[in-house]
Amino acid sequence: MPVTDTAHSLFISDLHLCDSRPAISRLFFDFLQNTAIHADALYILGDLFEYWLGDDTLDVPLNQQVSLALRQLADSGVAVYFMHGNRDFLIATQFADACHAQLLTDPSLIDLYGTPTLLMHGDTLCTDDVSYLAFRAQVRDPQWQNQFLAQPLAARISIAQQARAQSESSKQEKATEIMDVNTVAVHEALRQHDYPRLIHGHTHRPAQHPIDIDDHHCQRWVLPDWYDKGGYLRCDTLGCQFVSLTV
Ligand code: LP5
Ligand code: MN
Repeated sequence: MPVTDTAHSLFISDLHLCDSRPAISRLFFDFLQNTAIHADALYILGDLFEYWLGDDTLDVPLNQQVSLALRQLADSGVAVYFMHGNRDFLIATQFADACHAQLLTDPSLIDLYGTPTLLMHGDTLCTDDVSYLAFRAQVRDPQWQNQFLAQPLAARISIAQQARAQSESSKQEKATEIMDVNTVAVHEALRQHDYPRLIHGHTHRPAQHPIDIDDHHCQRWVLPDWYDKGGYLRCDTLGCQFVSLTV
């Protein structure tokens, strides 16, 4: 660790890694080797992958490269945490073990250098998106997942492609506000966890939102996606700040 660097943790989400955007994968590997290596911990808050069709795809080249790079980071002493997103909710212990990472439940409350901090992917805060939440309930059902994972990979690819196409056409008909967090849901999450700082992704609307609620002053930090460029949130004892990464 450089002598000037104070203890800090990094937060990323919504990288949507896939073969069709190799520059973003390279940016991610560079971030792991040159930036995350200096942190105490790296928290990946969902949608690391464009989609995940089961841990039996670990030997696909991109998946293998990612798990190896995360394992090297973890083995160098950086704690690596992974939370599911709506694209990679099928990641399970085989992937986590290959990365030497720990799976986090959504939500997870952590003590971040003395500040209680609530970590979420963010999709469950979008309570106005009723059709998405119905879809989510279906695909998070263990019985549905077992049936899906029992199918040959070609069948899973085809189902995922259909789901992506339906999701895209369904989003065309949704007002943009519906696909953002619901204020009441955010307040409820903050109340339930005794007014922590909140960090989440999913909406691809990076921002720092101050929230005054029940005589408490909270912060909601929304992580950026990694579509055209990358970015992360860096937090230490003094607070958090966004850092952009260009391709
Ligand atoms: O993903 P994104 O950011 O574009 O949109 C999300 C919500 N959509 C989803 C669906 C995923 O994109 C689908 C791909 C998942 C890959 C996992 C692979 C393994 C599982 C296969 C699953 C069948 O998460 C979108 C939200 C948006 O975020 C903003 O929050 O609005 O929600 C939707 O658009 C869902 C629709 O409203 C309703 C459901 C359509 C999908 C139906 C699936 C049918 C499967 C066909 C089977 C033969
Ligand atoms: Mn998401």
